[in-house]
Amino acid sequence: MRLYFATSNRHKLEEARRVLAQFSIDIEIAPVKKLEIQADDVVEISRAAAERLCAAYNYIVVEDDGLYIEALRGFPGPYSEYVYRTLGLSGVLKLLEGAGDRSAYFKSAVSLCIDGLVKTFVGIAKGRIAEAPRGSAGFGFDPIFIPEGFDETFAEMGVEAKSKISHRAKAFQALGEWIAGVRK
Ligand code: ITT
Repeated sequence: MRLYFATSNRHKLEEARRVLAQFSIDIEIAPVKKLEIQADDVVEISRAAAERLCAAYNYIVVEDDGLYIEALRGFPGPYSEYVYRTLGLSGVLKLLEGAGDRSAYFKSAVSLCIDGLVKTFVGIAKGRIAEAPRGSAGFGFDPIFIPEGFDETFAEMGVEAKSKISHRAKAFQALGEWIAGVRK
């Protein structure tokens, strides 16, 4: 089976591909524009994008993510892409100067259009924000995110290890399990 991923982010594709391979599902980038509404919740944003695409495409997937930092009351959350481009890693670290609590989590909402229906799968990866960027693998906030139970950042552990524990891995794992169940 093949799915099509409406994303401009090749890192997301690579991570999804690793997870879905276990279910014998192939995934490729779909050259279609994803509509991004503004909302407080990545689930709502992801579903709205999928609903738009469902009218025209089948087996298409969209994903919306956010990094939620507890000391900043969940900021940047659904604005993560914008904050990454504007403040960058150093700007986010600056906002956390002096903060005792550096805990944070990533949330991924993956929505699948299948036969006109939208199914959404959510994955969360808990962790904390590093004191300084470390590592060069991955993308976005990977150099400053340390997943729970580890000392390395996502960028230090590399894509293979990240793809076993990340928010994206969990959401695509749930999608793969759901498809495997439907196929039975
Ligand atoms: P799309 O084309 O799929 O929208 P995007 O990169 O714009 O790709 P999002 O809007 O869903 O994706 O993601 C918001 C931002 O959150 C993204 O640009 C990264 O900065 C950050 N982010 C999401 N997942 C991440 C991950 O696994 N590791 C590090 N940063 C991540």
